[in-house]
Amino acid sequence: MRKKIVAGNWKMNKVLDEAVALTSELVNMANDEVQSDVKVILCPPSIYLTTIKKYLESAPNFALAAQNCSDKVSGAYTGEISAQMLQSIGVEYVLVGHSERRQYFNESNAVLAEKVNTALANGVSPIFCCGESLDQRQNEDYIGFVKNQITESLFHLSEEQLLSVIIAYEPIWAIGTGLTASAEQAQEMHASLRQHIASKYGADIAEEISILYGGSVTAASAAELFSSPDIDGGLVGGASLKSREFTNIIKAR
Ligand code: G2H
Repeated sequence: MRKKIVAGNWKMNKVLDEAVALTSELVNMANDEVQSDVKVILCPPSIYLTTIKKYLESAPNFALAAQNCSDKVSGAYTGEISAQMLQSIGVEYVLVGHSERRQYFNESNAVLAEKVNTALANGVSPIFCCGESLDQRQNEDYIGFVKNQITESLFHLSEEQLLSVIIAYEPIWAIGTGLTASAEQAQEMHASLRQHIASKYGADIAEEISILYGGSVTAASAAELFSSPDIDGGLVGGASLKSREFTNIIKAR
């Protein structure tokens, strides 16, 4: 039985005081209202990770993710943050391949495979993001496109390594647009991706992998999405910046 996971991707938002206030509110609300059978992963800007970690000490079902890491191990890469650095401050997860990184920073499937490798080598679990554009959905084999993102960035992993990866399906046309994929559209893709993983790693491994949905998830849309059999929770952007809304999404798990 896969545990439900709700992750909040703050993207490039919040100054320090706001980040601390949001974390405190979330922890207080979660301690009062949230069942312990859901894992909550906060993905603040990396500059706040160490500070926010202290606020999570009283919230055992919360964990931290960075929004990105370098594909390189260490060295002269000004401005980059390595997976080893994340591990050294107690960060357990890292987003890899968010569509904004693919689009604005030209991250290819091959570079993302390297990021997955360096994260896993340092004990940091990748939350691997994938998804198609509107044009691809309307004019191409959109399921094949997303399967290929997984093939090229994940299918070199061993079974044990793959089991440390969380997949997040985020259709680009639904990101920050207010256009959520319907539960049927998301379930279709999630089931196809699970079947794709089964074709390479077997049904037992595929059944264990968590596949999250992302793209304009709100408290209003979360319950139906999360009740679909192959949707194991959500990666939430805009709605994760508001404590009441995000708590309600967590409660919809
Ligand atoms: C997709 C999602 C979080 P939003 O990017 O990763 O953002 O919920 O704002 O669409």
